Amino acid sequence: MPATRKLPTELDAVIVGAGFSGLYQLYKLRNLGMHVKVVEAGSDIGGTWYWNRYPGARCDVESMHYSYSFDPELEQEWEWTEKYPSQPEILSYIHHVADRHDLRRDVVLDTKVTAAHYDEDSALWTVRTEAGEEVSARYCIMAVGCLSVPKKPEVPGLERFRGDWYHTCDWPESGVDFTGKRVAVIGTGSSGIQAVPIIAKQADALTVFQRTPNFSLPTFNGPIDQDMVADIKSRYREIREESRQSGFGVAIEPPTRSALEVDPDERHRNYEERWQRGNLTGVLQAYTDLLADEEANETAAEFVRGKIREIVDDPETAEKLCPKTYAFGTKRPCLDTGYYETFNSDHVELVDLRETPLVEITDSGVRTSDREYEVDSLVLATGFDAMTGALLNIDIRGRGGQPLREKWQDGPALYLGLNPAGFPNLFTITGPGSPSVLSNMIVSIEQHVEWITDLVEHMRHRELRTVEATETAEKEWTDHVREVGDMTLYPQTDSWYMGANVPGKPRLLMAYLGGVGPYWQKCQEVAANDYEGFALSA
Ligand code: N01
Repeated sequence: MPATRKLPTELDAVIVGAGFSGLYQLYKLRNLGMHVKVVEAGSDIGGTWYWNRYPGARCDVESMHYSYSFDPELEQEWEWTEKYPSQPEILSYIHHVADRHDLRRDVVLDTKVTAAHYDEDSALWTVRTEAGEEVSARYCIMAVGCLSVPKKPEVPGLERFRGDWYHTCDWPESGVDFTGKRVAVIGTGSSGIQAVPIIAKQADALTVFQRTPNFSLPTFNGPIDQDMVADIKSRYREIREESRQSGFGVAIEPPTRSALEVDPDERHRNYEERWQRGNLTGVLQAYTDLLADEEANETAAEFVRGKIREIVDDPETAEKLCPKTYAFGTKRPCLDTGYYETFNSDHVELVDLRETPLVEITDSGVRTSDREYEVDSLVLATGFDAMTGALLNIDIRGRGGQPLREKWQDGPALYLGLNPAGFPNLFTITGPGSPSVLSNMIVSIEQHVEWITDLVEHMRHRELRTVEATETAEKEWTDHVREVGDMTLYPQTDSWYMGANVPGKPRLLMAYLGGVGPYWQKCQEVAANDYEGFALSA
């Protein structure tokens, strides 16, 4: 059944966002017999994988682990074709799940939520859309994604640019052909690093504007290994459980030794063997202290720099591509297919914006402090207002009309990353203060959706009307998130994890680093102790 465009005026629950999290939440709440709709700004379902259609877009969690676990038949039937899934393949998977479970009939597309206000008398949320529609519901569930509000470069002139420009996370559905064009890419995070090799194959000339170099590792992507598929499928339940108990949402052999207690040759061999695995966790999880000790981290960082110097022919370009100002892993590392190799082509140029800062976009290109680069097309791979951006874009008001924007002016505060005190019956799937972006997102999404569903069921069973975090529980959890973060090197680096990529944003680590398994255990303990830290009322 096609997605609907009509929003009723009353519901049991409104879910905002039709990506992996919103669709699963819909499935779960509908199974409780609740009247639920998902409201989605986009013209189709898919969330992140609907919007991020830029060339080369691909997940950097391996296909066999980047899928729902709630439908055991589906996980046996679905055939991934590559080691790492491409954006079109993930999107067709999401469509398949939606069709299989008839989810579309409860998704309202092309409808942007602008406000959600809580009414204390009725204990209902009123959710308003851009078109002025209003729906009231007992529960309001934000499934808005952690990386869904695009960030543009903070330089003037984009409106003057006469060529075509695109943001990686809002790419035309029809695709873009850069054949014969002079192209500029601004930004070298995961999106830029994936797009650059593909754009370089089409363009006549490509200029990459880099402000901070990233650590990137090769995917060694290719057709999926069918023996591995058969093995995983034969023990999927066990593997899913291990993922839920793991640190990052994919089970790995945990490191046991410090990088500093190992002989340098042996350490190099270990890094080399892990580099060849073509994944994010191999090198990063080689030793216990890589994310906690600068000296240990430097051994891995220098190993990756060595690889960059080996791959890139021009020593000057190689040095510019080598990250030297922050610890490996503390800014989201990337996985790529041929990124560094791209700079060996004569028609590709790297501009180091630390040497010659970006000044403006002109009508015909990009001007740095040094000169103007004339281009036909401009690609902004400048990232997102992460974690809080999408929530604060909505005018959310809780008890006493308190705006969430006001409550969070010094940074996000929630209990377990799931609910801010003073905002009863409002839940944030993979919200700030949960492992979210520091994990395999689907594992964290499923945990949150299942936990929220259990709580809603519990409340219906007991005929309870409201649930909300206590101020004390919220404060203790928020302090705990910060303390755990402070034991690592993450807070030392300017990254979007820290909100540092958006001028004026409070600087603090927004994701929980305690690990997916321990976090899940904590959530389960809270539930088992009659939702300790939450106030439930009839
Ligand atoms: O965004 P980013 P992204 N002038 O913020 C630069 C996930 N993801 O879209 O580092 C000049 O990482 C900015 O420079 P700097 C993944 O979690 C996953 O690439 O701030 N440059 C940086 O180089 C990822 O981490 C996948 O100094 C400016 C770049 O733009 C997250 O999404 C694929 C600038 C932004 O990089 C975000 O990735 C894609 C300015 N004014 C994304 N402003 C996979 O699964 C920003 N920049 C593989």
